Amino acid sequence: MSLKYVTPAERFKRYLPKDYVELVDYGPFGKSQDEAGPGNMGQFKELMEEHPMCSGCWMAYYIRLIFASLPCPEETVTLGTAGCGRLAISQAAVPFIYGNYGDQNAMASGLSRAFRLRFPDKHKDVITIAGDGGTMDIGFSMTMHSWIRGEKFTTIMLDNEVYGNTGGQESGMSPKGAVLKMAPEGKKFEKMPATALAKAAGCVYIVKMSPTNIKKAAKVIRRAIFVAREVGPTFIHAYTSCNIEYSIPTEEVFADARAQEKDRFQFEEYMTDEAKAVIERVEAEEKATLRAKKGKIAEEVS
Ligand SMILES: Cc1ncc(C[n+]2csc(CCOP(=O)(O)OP(=O)(O)O)c2C)c(N)n1
Ligand code: SF4
Ligand SMILES: [Mg+2]
Repeated sequence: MSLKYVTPAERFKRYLPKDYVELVDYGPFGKSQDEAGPGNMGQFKELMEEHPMCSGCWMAYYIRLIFASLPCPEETVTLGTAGCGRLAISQAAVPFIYGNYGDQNAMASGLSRAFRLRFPDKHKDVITIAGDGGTMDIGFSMTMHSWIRGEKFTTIMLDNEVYGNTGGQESGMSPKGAVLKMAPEGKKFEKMPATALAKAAGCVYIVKMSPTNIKKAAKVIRRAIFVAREVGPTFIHAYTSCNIEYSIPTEEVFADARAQEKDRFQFEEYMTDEAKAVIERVEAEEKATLRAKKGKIAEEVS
């Protein structure tokens, strides 16, 4: 998909669904983050606005944030697998590939390689977004092999510490002792060290976080995508609670996410020197563009 591809001919516009036209006119395609990004959500047509996930689901909020943070949505493809997250990811106005359970990183490896061959002078961003079961349990070997092979795309794990979509089985990412509907005796072993595994397997940019701060969460999503374009595999391990399976009242979901920032999801950010160089360059370029834009507006006003 490209920007040209989504833009309808002017005379054809009135025959198209309103939602589609609004997305073209007021959506984030071709716009910068200061025009249509997490800082001004609610003031532009978002890529993912409707979804069938539970009321107050923190995972749904984070998925919305991922889509608002994309550096170039018109050149992005997401891949996912069975699990709650795909219910929302598949509603976004970004191409989504849904494969067999857990094979998202294997498909993404092939897709990102194919994009580099087919579009050598373009950045096509490939992002896998899947649950803890899909990423670290059933899809574990494919996740690890994509990292070990140095595949250049971003992996985002939506860690609700349970198999939410199938009613509450424990996952490798559930904390030790967790009592869940289908693990009534409590989990007997530790939560898997996902970020340590990512580092050992060669990820060049890794973040663990509970995404309570919108700007910080958006910044790391963008960093992960920029670094994956040029350097290698990047990984974001985000806490996205399941208020149903962990019985968190909807009004306490945010407080729970805050509490996790001090517990299992204390902020961690790791980057190689090469990744750091990319981040510094891209963020300096972004700042310069914004400064120039503000200067131009000030000139026009005066
Ligand atoms: C091959 C295969 N095995 C099992 C399932 C059933 N299944 C659907 S979702 C899921 C687990 C989802 O857990 P997770 O990846 O953590 O996502 P969540 O729903 O918690 O977001 C399972 C086992 C399936 N769809 N396909
Ligand atoms: S079951 Fe849990 S993770 Fe799934 S939609 Fe509901 S609250 Fe969200
Ligand atoms: Mg899960």
